[in-house]
Amino acid sequence: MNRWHVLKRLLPLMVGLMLILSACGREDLSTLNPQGPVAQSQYDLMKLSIGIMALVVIVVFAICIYVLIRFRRRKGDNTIPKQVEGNHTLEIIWTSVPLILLLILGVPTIQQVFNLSKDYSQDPDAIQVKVTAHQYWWEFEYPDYGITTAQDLIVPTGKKIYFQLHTADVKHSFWIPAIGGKMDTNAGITNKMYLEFDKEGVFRGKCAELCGPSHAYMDFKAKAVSEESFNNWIAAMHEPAQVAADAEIATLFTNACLSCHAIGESTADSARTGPDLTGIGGRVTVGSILYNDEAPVADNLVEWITDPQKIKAGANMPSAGDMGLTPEQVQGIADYLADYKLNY
Ligand code: HEC
Ligand SMILES: [Cu+2]
Repeated sequence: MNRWHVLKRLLPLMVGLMLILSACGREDLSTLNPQGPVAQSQYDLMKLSIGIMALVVIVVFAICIYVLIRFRRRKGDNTIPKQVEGNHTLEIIWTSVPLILLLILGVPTIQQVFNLSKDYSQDPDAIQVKVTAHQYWWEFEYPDYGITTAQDLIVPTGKKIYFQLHTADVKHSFWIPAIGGKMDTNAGITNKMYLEFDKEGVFRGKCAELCGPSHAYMDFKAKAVSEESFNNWIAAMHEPAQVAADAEIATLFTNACLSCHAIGESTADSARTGPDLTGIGGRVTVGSILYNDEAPVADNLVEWITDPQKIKAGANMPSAGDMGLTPEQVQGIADYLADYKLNY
């Protein structure tokens, strides 16, 4: 069997695998299965443009194949066919048809471009979120409520969420495939966009711009909740930070961790070097990729604190060994953080 034969046999298998594997994963990461109005309008545009393109391809190919067969040179026929250059009817048809197709495509596209770039920064009904991308985590600040969180973006359903996008280091890209997007975070520029969540649920977000060794793990979660839950969450974020019951662990945590992390309403700038840890025990993940429904939170926390580099190469957090923590101390801190949940 020659190589081509093997390849031909493998082809259907590969196509099949591609179809199956592309549906892999947890939360829906597909733009082809929109879960919100922005993604829906983007998907509709995709369908329209692909539809028009498919129509053009089918019609052009059909005419082409028909002409090739119908007007091919026959045996013994040496005559020159009728010359049709300068045929007005044909010229009008092939100028006006593409024009009409472009209009059908262009009008809704331009409409959507303007619609999606609407500014809701002054809308009292919209929720303002300042997003800062870091290697390899996401920070979400809600300036109107005076709170900052990380990794889990909590939003109410049915409202415009207006994002102002920044980066703390290199270029990243903010993307929640099922909800809409995406947009780069550039140094020195504030990019803006809005999204809307019309149903409750957890939607996976990604960094969509290669930003370093752990780029592929730079996930976040958008958690859409009812307006009531959202208000409860805001209130819970304002409550005094929950400290460890064990005084020794509390001191250890303050000394080893609060130099980079914040809990409660800490305002020190240095405490923003790492993600805000308020309510960390209730997040969907630890470090954005250790899922808390696959392993107990405390175990994920131990795994993370023991060696963050092993989970995310290049993460800017020292290992427990570097911080001089014993496994017992790591366990103590992890147990405390696992219990630190917000009710909302
Ligand atoms: C030098 C600064 C620094 C110190 C000290 C530090 N961290 Fe971190 N930490 C980070 C950074 C940066 C990240 C984000 C890493 C990433 O996801 O790429 C992080 C992430 C985390 C996360 C994951 C947060 C989330 O939302 O999933 C936890 C939990 C955490 N750190 C706990 C700790 C604990 C506990 C200590 C003390 C023992 C500690 N950190 C000390 C910088 C630090
Ligand atoms: Cu990134």
